[in-house]
Amino acid sequence: MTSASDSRVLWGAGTSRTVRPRWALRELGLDYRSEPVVPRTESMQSEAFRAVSERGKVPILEDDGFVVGESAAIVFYLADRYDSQGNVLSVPVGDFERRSAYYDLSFFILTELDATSLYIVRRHEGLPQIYGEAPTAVKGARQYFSHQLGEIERKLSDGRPYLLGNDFLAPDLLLMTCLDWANAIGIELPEILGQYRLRIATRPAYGEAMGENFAPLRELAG
Ligand SMILES: N[C@@H](CCC(=O)N[C@@H](CS)C(=O)NCC(=O)O)C(=O)O
Repeated sequence: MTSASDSRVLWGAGTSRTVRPRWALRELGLDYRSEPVVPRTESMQSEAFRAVSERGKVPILEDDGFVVGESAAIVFYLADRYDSQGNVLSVPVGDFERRSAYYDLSFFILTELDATSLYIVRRHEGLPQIYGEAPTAVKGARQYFSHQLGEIERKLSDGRPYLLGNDFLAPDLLLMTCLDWANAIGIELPEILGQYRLRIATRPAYGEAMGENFAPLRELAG
């Protein structure tokens, strides 16, 4: 779905967070131009990127003349704007009960699974040269992640295919990126989540987004 379009540009590649908006764009069938800025490479220092991202963080999206950062905020923005009927990734704003569950699970995933678990492991196990070694924090974060997954297991234990029922929605997209991330760092996932991953991995938009997202890393590895 990548095009020469200048009105919608996605900056960032090579991480679990940069998969999220790329995958959402593809689920929604939206054209975009990909700028594969990879963390901790020269591409992050380019003037063009710094002009868009004062934070110096990826992913970041330019759309329709403005800029949105934070991977999940980009997913929510795209879902709200381009799926206002709630057919693809979103839940209609007026459906308060489902919408509250949508946010509840999304923020649970972003805070309990991503920020306070996986990212701790990433910083202190994956990047100790920048953030320092902290083996106790890493061990605790790994255990905390597995414990918090219990909440997700409980949700899926009634046999529903996706977090909110029969439809794949933005919280599923966010969860899948965390499960892939956990799997990549050797965290064992419960059976029910292994099946959930296999189900979601068949989505064409997922395969395309993953391919595009991680291609720059393969090129760098060379
Ligand atoms: N919570 C943010 C995290 C953004 C973030 O930390 N991105 C990393 C890559 S995953 C980054 O840009 N790192 C470069 C740096 O911090 O210098 C999100 O989900 O978008």
